[in-house]
Amino acid sequence: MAVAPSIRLADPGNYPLRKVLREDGKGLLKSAGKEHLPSNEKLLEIYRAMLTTRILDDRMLKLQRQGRVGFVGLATGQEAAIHGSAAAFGPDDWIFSALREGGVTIQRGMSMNDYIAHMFGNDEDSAKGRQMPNHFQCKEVNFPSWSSVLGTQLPHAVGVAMAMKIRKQPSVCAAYTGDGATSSNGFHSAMNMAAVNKAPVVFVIVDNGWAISVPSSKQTASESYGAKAKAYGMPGVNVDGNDALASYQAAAEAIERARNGEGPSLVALRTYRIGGHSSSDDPSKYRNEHEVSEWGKRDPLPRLGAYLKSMGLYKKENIGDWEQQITDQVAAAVNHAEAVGPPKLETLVEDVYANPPQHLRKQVIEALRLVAEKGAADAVAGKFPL
Ligand SMILES: Cc1ncc(C[n+]2csc(CCOP(=O)(O)OP(=O)(O)O)c2C)c(N)n1
Ligand SMILES: [Mg+2]
Repeated sequence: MAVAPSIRLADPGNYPLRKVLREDGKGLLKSAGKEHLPSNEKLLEIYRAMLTTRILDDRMLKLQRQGRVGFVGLATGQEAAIHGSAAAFGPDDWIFSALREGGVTIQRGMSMNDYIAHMFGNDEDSAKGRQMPNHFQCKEVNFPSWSSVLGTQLPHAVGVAMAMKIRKQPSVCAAYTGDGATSSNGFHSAMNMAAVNKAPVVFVIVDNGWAISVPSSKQTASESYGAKAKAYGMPGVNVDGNDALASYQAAAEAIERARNGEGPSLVALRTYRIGGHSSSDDPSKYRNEHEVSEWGKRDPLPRLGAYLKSMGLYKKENIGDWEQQITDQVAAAVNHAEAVGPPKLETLVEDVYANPPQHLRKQVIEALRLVAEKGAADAVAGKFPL
């Protein structure tokens, strides 16, 4: 395969790229480690989560182009890195995500309706329409909201991990970040603080080759992203992020260390952002289409599908009509979300004060009164068109 210019070849030195699955997916590599591989049940979970994200992203981008949702950040091409690694965390672990790990909420049990409600920012959105779309949160599955300010989720993850340690709870935190956000202050403070305190955190860098228009190769002078771990005094590994099994395995090893009280690790998953940075971006302005088509040939979804087939798992009773099922689920949730109104006006003053102060209460009452008057004014205008 031609080397994509955005991705520098890592010096194999101490941090070679780890792979488990053959490029054609039809079996495991002879060199693959045998420990910490996903069970058949996990493999199916990962495949379904990857497929769900692929279908959701496609539909959300269409809705954005139709002006029905405001913003989308796609995970297309990165599904194995995201869902393979996330599958290794348990239900009591915490997931601190960046922009593209939102599908993990569904993988961990959030409903499709809740996912779509957030994309619309409607009255059923758990963020009450206060976040940009694609900034998911779900308390029930330990998935806190993300801030667009790059890297800020990383110290948050370390803080929660230290709390878990102090409370003697066995939970581990996943701290996801893009390659670009490794240049943030948050990355440095989180890595340092976690290592010094042996916090139970797994840092997962999803290196998708780009930080908007900055190629991964210009983001750092480190020999690779996995190598960054050495400076902080923790183990690091570079992994083929289009290989769902290797992504799972590396995360599972790091989780085991963290749960055993051995502290944090860094897992760097090398993958590729097939789409634009977001629905507001035109990547043809800054990158070579050849690179995109080369990485397109390494699509992680058919690669894992081929492995499931080789294992006899790709059967009607397992996978059958998943694609149609998920597509229908998304369509039903979109219809539902569009029928739900915007968040209620009074939510403007909720969740900051237990009892909103008098001036805020006054403002909301005034706003409600104005809206009511506007309704009356619209009714009059409708009756007597100009
Ligand atoms: C502190 C900060 N600086 C800059 C930005 C603008 N910004 C938004 S996304 C982005 C690139 C992020 O790249 P990466 O971390 O690789 O994640 P990816 O989008 O590739 O998943 C930048 C620079 C920001 N949101 N926050
Ligand atoms: Mg990136």
